[in-house]
Amino acid sequence: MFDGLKGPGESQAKDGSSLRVAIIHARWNTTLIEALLAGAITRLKASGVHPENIIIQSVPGSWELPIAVQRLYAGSQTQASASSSGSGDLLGSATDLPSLVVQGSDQKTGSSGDGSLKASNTASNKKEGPFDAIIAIGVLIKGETVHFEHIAEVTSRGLMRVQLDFGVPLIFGLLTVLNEEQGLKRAGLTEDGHNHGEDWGDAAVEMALKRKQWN
Ligand code: DLZ
Repeated sequence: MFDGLKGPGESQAKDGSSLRVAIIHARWNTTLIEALLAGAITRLKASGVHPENIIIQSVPGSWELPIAVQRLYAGSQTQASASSSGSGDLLGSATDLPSLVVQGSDQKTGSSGDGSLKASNTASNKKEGPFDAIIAIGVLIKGETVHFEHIAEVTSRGLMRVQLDFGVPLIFGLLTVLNEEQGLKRAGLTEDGHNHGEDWGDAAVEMALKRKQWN
């Protein structure tokens, strides 16, 4: 079990069945990203979020996360006001990790065979409209230059800015680690590790429900 001293303590994520959650992940350091993404999805589903209401998009690197989150959320608002019945693939691109989307799903959502994420509108649980929470996932591993510091700093600021501008819970899934070993541990890929993606999934549900309550 995760050490509550350093972690978020007991999950307050309750019934996520009414929620629509987006996950946007960078593709750099893919092994770690895959594990973190899987951890987040597992916890969302464990809280009752329906697989068809988990929308996943990817971007090249962490630097691209703020603009992607901003456009994806804005697009979901527009979609709500237009009451569109289009596909849930708001950025029009496919995730590189489509297998994670279909895992354990009812097959009404996920890869349509050509790698695109076309959610079926016939699924009874499928929601439209603004996302209730967004999880941004990236892994920055320090190299030999100050590149890492620049990206970590502005990406973090950018994500916070989008969160406050839109007033939507934006879960900070940006790992900034000094080496690969630290990353493996935080992705739960070592014996003594813990998958932080799981905490991000729980945080998304908790914050989405609290935001509805606080509105
Ligand atoms: C260029 C770069 C480097 C060196 N390292 C990482 C990294 O560790 N993690 C990550 O997510 N992205 C990295 N990138 C890519 C940048 O985030 C960005 O995608 C490119 O500079 C293009 O804008």
